[in-house]
Amino acid sequence: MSNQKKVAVIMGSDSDFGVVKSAVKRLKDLGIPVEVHVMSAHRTPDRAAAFAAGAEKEGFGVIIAAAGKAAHLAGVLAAHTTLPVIGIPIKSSTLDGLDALLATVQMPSGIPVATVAIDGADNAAILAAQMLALSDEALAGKLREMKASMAAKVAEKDAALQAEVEAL
Ligand code: RP5
Repeated sequence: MSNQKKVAVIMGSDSDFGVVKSAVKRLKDLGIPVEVHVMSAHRTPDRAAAFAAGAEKEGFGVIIAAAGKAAHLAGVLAAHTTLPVIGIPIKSSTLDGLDALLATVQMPSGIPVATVAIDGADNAAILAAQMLALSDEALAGKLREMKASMAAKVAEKDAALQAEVEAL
């Protein structure tokens, strides 16, 4: 059996999946095994707690938790595990996600949640990959390639801009 750690992507509602799927896609593109579930801190609190408590034994290395409104999901999962938990505040209310951002990021001392931007699913996946890459050199190599390709794209855009400016 492979000892490659999995990432759990948990969302408070299936209505969050439109945002969350870019994290799932990024993890899959990096070759990281991923499990995706709907679980709510409010509607299924026992299931959420049990999942987090068993996650390390099940082979997970990082948990990503996405939720909107009064977003307690990431904090509740973090309360039941010592695995790193990354929170994605989802913009799903009249408060434009500010409610979820504060609920996710403002954890009391002792139970951290590494919180990304509102709807920042892609960064959540990259951060999870960086955590797993601490003990996975092949994955670290893929992340280096990804950064190099990002830098090359910016250089291309800069060159195109120079040509446009020159033509003015
Ligand atoms: C949160 O409430 C979910 O994470 C979602 O962002 C929001 C709305 O959920 P639904 O009413 O669409 O199921 O718990």
